[in-house]
Amino acid sequence: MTTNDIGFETTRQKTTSMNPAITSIYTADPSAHVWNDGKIYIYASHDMDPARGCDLMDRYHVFSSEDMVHWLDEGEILRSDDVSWGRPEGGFMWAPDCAYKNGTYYFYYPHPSDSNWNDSWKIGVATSSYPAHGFTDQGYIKGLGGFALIDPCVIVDDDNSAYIYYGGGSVCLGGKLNEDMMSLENGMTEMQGLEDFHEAAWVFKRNNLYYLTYADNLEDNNRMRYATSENPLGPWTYRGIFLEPTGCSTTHGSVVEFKGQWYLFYHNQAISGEGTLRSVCIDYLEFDEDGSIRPVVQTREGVPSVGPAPVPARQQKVYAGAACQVFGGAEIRTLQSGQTVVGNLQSSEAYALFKNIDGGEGGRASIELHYATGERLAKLHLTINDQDYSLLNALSTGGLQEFGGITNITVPLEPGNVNTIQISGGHGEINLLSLTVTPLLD
Ligand code: FUB
Repeated sequence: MTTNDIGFETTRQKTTSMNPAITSIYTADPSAHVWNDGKIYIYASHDMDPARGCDLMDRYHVFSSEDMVHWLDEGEILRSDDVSWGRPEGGFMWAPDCAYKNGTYYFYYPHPSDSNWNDSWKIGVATSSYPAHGFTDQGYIKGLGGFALIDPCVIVDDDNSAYIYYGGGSVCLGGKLNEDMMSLENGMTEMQGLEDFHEAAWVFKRNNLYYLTYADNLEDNNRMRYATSENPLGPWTYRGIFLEPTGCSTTHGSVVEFKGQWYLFYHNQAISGEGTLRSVCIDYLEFDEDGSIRPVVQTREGVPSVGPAPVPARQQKVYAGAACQVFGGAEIRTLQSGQTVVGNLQSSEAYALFKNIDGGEGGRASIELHYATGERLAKLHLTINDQDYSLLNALSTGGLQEFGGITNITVPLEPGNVNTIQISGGHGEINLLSLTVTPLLD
């Protein structure tokens, strides 16, 4: 295991998730679910880098894991350009959720329908037969929305009834969904009994008790509170604060059980130091005998493995020296160790070009870049087949000769040996060793 100088574990041989658990791109507002395939999935917001504000949020990614430690970026599932009814300027793809019912995955996301964004929120729905790809927008739930009405959460109960919750600006609403999962049986009602509700509603069920967790209004330092009820739509009994401030002005989380253990997924800004470049974290969540949630301890280590690390089916590893051309001042260097790398990537004009990358049969592929850097937070700019995938974090490995660093993203590739991958610098001194391409099988 390699741990860098700010405590982030950067290699594949991880034994705990570490916190943040997702480091290559910035993610927030995690909604975690365990589906019938036995894996756990995170549906997260995507804070686009470089930072500007929450208006830039776009291009939702899904992450999956079998062991809670290794999280696979399953790639982008929806962007504002795909939303025909959305605001013309795009962006504002805020905290989503996903539900599964009768063979279909329903992805719920808040998005404004107008340039006047804060008065025009709607809850969009995209559907797929798969948990992490193939989503198509189906429009928005009619009769919902308006000022600050964000952060949808959907629970499918033991009797297959589904309920939706959402809210912001101090109001939390809940209602029962019809069988189509896109319309309401009896409209929405305000959830009663919550104390200091701000946003980020999340509902789960344990031992026949419903829990509604949410962010409170503590200025610039929201905490997470919760309430319980024997009915999915309340009234709720307020039970207390269970997550203290994370150091980020927003807080947003989800609670889920996986392989017999309960977890809290939440976000902080530990990597970037910026409230609009957040990162998903995971810690244990525990209950007292009476069903109370114990205060969550925020750790740097995260949570330990609950199973074997997954083995990818087929990979193509391409070494920097042999397989790429360099431009704009980037150099191919042979180190004392004998390793050949691309170096001198400090300027944004400097880049390495990998051509003829095999996309297999085409479709999604995980791209992993292997690197060394002594910088606390270097970044690599990725362009694939002329599509901009922006900045990938390259956290410190402890030095320019320490090749423990992996940063990754999943992208679409064309079938066959026709793909071009460009990796540009300009965000810190990095030695790039290799890239690994792993096609994702459906
Ligand atoms: O991520 C954008 C917004 O910030 C979410 O919708 C809120 O819950 C807060 O996390």
